[in-house]
Amino acid sequence: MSFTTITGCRSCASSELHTVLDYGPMPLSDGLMELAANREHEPRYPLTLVVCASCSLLQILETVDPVILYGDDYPYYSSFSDRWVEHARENVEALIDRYQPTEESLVVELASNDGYLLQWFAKEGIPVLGIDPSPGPAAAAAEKGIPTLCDFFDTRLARRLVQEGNAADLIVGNNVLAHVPDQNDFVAAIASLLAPDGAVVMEFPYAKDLIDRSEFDTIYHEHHCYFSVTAVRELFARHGLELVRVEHHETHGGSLRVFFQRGREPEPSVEQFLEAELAAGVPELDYYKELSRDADEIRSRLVTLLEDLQAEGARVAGYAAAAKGAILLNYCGVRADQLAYIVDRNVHKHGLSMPGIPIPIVGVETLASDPPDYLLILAWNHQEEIIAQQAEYAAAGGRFIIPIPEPVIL
Ligand code: DWN
Repeated sequence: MSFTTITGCRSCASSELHTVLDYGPMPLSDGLMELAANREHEPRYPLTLVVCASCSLLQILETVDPVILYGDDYPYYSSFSDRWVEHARENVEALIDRYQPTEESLVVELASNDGYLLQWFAKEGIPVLGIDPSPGPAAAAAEKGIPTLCDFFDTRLARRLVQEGNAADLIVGNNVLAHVPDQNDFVAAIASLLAPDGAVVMEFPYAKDLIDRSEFDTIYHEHHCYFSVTAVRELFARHGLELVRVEHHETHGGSLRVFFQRGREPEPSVEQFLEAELAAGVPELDYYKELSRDADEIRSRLVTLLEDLQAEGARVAGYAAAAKGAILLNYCGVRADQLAYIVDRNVHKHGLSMPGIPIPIVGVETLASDPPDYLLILAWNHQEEIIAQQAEYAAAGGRFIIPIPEPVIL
């Protein structure tokens, strides 16, 4: 079976899983198709967002085989976002300042993609090791001179690395924790790979921002879990890793950067976030109910907007063949005749089509050669960077549509 369905929470195993939003059958968000492909057999899988009443972990019921999700054609390369690479550089600068790694240290990144982050440690002469299951990005990292294991990280691999003398002084994981179906095995693997006085720093989209900002399109089969401080603290504590610091960052629609160590007192930020979540009702089921209402409201307004623009004879195109864009377009039932094409800087996506809808993905230069009247920014989390790049398009009268947290025309 290419997918399974959990019956217990991915963190605490409770069976108290309550439905937040049922997306119905959805294509894989990074499952780009050949444009001419017969879509009759394009795989779709149920996508059901639930929350655990016991530990507040937001998660999906479905587990699609990771080999299907992260195969040879996995198209996501971190370095196509200049801002994200800069964010990684700033992250590394802060981590070097905080933990003072040396040439004797070892920094391991889980889901190291194309070396977008480890390159900044390597430049300082700090030994690094990347681990990423996707052949394309892993090869790109190796080309940068970043030692990379193309493999899934789990207790099996952690044990092998420790036996080979590779205990990690610092383990970094950005946008990987959400991707892991077996949370306890993954965190147990982190604990076993980590040197006794080592540190773990993880970054992921923040579940509270997801709910508060109606970011329902960031739910897809790659992302099994969506973390609050309440949920992630319990998960790591179960494996002897104490949450000692929390930072909020505006990346990917609002993210947390969380720090874990053994036997250290938590900084005040931990209690501050826990209190804010308690005050907002994050541990309560009612808190999650608004997402379904918001998703339906956004769908209704986006469909109406696209239909009105089409009726006026305006041409609309999309910007960014992003994973979130695939979910937004498919959930809203956007048709291929409503978007002329989708542009993207990632050349690996050119000539392909969006998952679920035969809309061609082309180079960004198309905006100059065949300008649309409106540009729907599907990677709305990068809107500042994208709009800044498209100053000429705007100067020529082009308009932008931002779909989340509500469809607006700029
Ligand atoms: O967790 C994940 C998040 C972090 O990134 C991955 N599993 C998948 C991916 O999600 P996404 O595809 O929604 O990521 P982004 O970064 O929101 O969108 C990236 C897409 O946007 C890429 O295809 C590149 C494109 N892009 C562009 O064409 N021009 C991005 C920028 C910043 C640009 O200027």
